[in-house]
Amino acid sequence: MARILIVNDSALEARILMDELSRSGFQVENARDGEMALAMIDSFQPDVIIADIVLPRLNGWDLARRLKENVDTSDVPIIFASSSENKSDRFESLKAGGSDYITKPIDYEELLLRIEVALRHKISIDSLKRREGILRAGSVRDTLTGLYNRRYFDQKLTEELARVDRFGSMLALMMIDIDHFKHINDTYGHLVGDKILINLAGRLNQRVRATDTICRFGGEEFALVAAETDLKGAFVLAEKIREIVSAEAYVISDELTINVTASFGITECRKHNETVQSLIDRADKALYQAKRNGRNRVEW
Ligand code: GH3
Ligand code: MG
Ligand code: MG
Ligand code: MG
Repeated sequence: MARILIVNDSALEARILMDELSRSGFQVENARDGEMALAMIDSFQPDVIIADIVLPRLNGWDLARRLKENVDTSDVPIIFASSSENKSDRFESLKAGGSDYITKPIDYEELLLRIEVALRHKISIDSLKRREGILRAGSVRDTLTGLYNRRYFDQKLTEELARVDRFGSMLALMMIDIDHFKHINDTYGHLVGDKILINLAGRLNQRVRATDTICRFGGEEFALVAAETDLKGAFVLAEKIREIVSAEAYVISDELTINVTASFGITECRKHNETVQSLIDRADKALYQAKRNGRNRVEW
């Protein structure tokens, strides 16, 4: 499933775009400014970026320039979305490193076509590099939290699933999503949000055993795969983590401490022919259930 990062500071616009694109089968995340996009690149590893030009903190053009400077991110296509029909804005977008430009209000049919073009381009560059052996192994760590990133996690989960298939062992998957994190960002700012992510990641790390793998799955979502663990074991583990996450307030400064909770979706796999996607989908549904049932809880 291709990953798309939407960089847009309008929550409403971003929501509509995310709904539309996830309905088309893409995995979508939202960053609300350029700085946040940079922070999310490592864990989310987008295949295409759709960015506004006017953004708080780091604007779209500066974001593009920063991404082009870095060998790990220079090939990620950037589609600029802007309400400006202005020729100089279009030119500046291309000069900054954008691969495409689309005007708002967005025509989704057109956007999907442009995404396809961008993806084809990305895929051919990747395979060319791989053939020439110059595609770097890439980092397996998320730079903000130090946890494993999504790419590593996908690989690990695939391997663990193959083990279940071969040896008839079992595994449990846990999805963790911070509750009302938008509210924390909106109230205290992104830097405070980032501090909480770092602190929380540290708390998660404390709990994991050598046979567990935990990653930053996306913005404020984390995933844990526990080998040789069934649903019951996963529930006990999730309850422990839930308490560690919420028990003590997060110290931001001398004057500011913030209470944080998270919701958990767990699922187990012990049968053959399960896919990474079917497993993630089940854990995600359980997580959604935990949110619906009031948050700060574990569902399966
Ligand atoms: P819910 O309880 O339903 O999960 O509510 P929520 O507000 O947490 O909603 P949701 O999970 O959809 O939103 C997550 C927000 O997390 C969106 C984004 O602004 C923020 N976020 C994602 N990544 C980062 C990051 O790296 N740093 C900061 N500060 N915020 C991030
Ligand atoms: Mg904007
Ligand atoms: Mg979330
Ligand atoms: Mg959340």
